[in-house]
Amino acid sequence: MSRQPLSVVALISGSGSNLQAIIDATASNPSIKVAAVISNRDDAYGLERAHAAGIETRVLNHKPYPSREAYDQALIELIDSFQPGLVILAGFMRILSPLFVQHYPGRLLNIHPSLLPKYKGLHTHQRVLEAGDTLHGASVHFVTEELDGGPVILQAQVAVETGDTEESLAARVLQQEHIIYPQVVRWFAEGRLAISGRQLEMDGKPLGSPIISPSQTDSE
Ligand code: NHR
Ligand code: GAR
Repeated sequence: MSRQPLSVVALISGSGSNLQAIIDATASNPSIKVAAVISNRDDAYGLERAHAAGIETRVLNHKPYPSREAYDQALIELIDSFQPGLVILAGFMRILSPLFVQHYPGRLLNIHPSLLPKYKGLHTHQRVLEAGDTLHGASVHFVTEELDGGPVILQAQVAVETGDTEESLAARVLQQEHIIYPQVVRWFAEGRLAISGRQLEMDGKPLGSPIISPSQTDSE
């Protein structure tokens, strides 16, 4: 196919292992190009991953800005200088104002470490353990003004095991994140995924509920 590659800008705050999974996916997929990685923290390890992959990096520290909106406006200008077709949050730890979200209608994705709508917000693994849940997971969703409340596209489930700690659980959830986030970015790049209002469409058909990823482990 002769479609131009989808240009992606990734926002990170930390390790960037989801970013790495997407970079790795682009190696075998000419339909996706990561144009830039932007972090609000200058010590985010994901910046080194981007650098190693030959991707442009920028740091935009939120601290000097007088308000969330002022920061978000500067972030919009920086992102738009790369003219992306898709913006992805990959462990980005700043809540985005309506001003920001409305600037990227239908082209802003997030990965969240829970089976949304359960456990919106932070410290999801700890909350799952405290609640005694036996099933946990991760969700890829379009970002809307409601924090972690946008339409969910794809989820992966992870069984909680006896003796799990926040760390052990987070590690297994992260493995699944690395499968489902690149998958959704591929679908978007191939033009298979769309959203109008809150209605998701996959291959031109309305998607009533999230797709559940078949669980894949190293031993399978
Ligand atoms: N913004 C909007 N409008 N909607 C969403 O769905 C968003 C969003 C921004 C980030 C990621 C999200 C997650 O997957 C995300 C989704 C940060 C916080 C948070 O409380 C909560 C959820 C998410 C990201 N951040 C604090 C803040 O005041 C800062 C915490 C810190 O720096 O450690 O921004 O979980
Ligand atoms: C991931 O588990 C992601 O789902 C989560 O942070 C981790 C980032 O890992 N995101 C949030 O909690 C957003 N508030 P990574 O930097 O290695 O991709």
